[in-house]
Amino acid sequence: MSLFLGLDSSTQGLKAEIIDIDTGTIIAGASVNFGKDLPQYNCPNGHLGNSDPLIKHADPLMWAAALDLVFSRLQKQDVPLNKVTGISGSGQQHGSVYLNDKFTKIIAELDSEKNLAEQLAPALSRKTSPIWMDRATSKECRELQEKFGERLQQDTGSPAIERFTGPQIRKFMKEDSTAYSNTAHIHLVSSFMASILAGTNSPIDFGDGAGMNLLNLKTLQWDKDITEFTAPGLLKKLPRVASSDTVAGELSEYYNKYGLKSGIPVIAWSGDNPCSLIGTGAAEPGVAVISLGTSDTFFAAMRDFKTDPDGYGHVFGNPAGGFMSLICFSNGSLAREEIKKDCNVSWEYFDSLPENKTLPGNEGNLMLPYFSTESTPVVLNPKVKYNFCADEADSETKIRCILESQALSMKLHSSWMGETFTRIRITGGASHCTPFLQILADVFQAQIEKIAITDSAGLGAALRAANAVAKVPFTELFELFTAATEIILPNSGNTKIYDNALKRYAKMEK
Ligand code: XUL
Repeated sequence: MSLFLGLDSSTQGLKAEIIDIDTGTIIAGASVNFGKDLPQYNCPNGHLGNSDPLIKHADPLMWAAALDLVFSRLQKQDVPLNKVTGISGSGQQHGSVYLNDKFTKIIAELDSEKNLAEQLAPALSRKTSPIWMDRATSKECRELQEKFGERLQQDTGSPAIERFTGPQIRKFMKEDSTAYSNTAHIHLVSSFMASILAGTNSPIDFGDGAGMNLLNLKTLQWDKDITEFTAPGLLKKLPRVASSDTVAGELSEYYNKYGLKSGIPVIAWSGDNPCSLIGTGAAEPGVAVISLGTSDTFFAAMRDFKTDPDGYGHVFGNPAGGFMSLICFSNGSLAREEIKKDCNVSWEYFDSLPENKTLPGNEGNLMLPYFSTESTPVVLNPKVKYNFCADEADSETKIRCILESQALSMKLHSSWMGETFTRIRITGGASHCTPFLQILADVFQAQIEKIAITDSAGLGAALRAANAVAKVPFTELFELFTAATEIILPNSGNTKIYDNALKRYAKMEK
């Protein structure tokens, strides 16, 4: 038995996956939902309420409390936690945690009689953490863009992006300079979680570090000029940057109380998308991944470093080496849910979308599904727009409309990657929506491959731990854990219908 633990600290909760690489199985798992299990933190959807809809912050102590809770849940299942030989994790990207100079001592001396949240509370120099859903930094993005122009995207992989950490830090520095100067460390969600496990400040890995507008992807170092302009003195507050297989430290004695063995290696955590690239077995170029979650993401390992001329796509580090491209569509599951609510149907009905009631192409009906602010393309004043009279349309037309429009948007905005993907792996909550998978297969004319696990970020984290600690090559781990369970073939008869729909969608979006 060779056990590795992968943790996935996502927007809505924390999940744990324990894998056995001798048998190629996931032997146990546990999860915590922030809204349901930790209501005292007032983040029912993963963030605090705010009168400004552009502001989305969370309580970082909730993420720490979830760690205690997920371990106690694993312990109750009688899992041989003492046999786990390495841990890594995945964090929602871009979110940042602000800590004072007490942090290092506190995590080095965690007291197992107390819980994590109460011990970490005095270490926060900022009570809340902006997360990836925050869009309140347009001004700071403009300032960064004016100062660095094209170079920002050429060197950091993305133009200034509202949710990215650099603009968020700049806004904090401007609005609360005292709290900023009392900040000794700024961690990402990923490196914060790794630090509290390892009892020492963890590095930020290339995968997640690339989502900050601060990391120079040509040198793989923090960009001195960009960090200094973003916020004076920032370089000193950032942890070091390192490759994704770096040992962040040894598991703190604090976790012995859950039956884990202190001293085992904690591998640097990465972002959820880089981890999902691994957890879906798509670390090599040529295969794309669509992750259908709160936000939908489209990503793939990159053959060559390339940036999106439209500025919507991003370049992150591929934990297996090299880079990955990613496009994030904020109106993912929540937009599908809005249509489901509007149609007053169950998820079972939504997910079955009777074929005989609507046809591919949906008689030309399309929509711009911006129920909330959107990142691809940037929409800060969300408005849903139909090219037909939606009030008079039946449920099936509206359901097909959102699914086809979302698939067309993915096709449109992934063209800069310059790859004709013939295989697309699918993951995330909505991957059981079979009609959506057929639409994606037809729009991309690619085979859609379902995999057994929906928590690909957690599995990816566990596989990264196994690769870094036991030195098992990813190719071997993929054979064991990420084989396709179902393949949906494209219908070539629908190529023309969707090529035309794509042209119409592009025009409508413009
Ligand atoms: C990616 C992004 C989201 C978050 C949360 O750029 O913002 O995918 O990582 O999942």
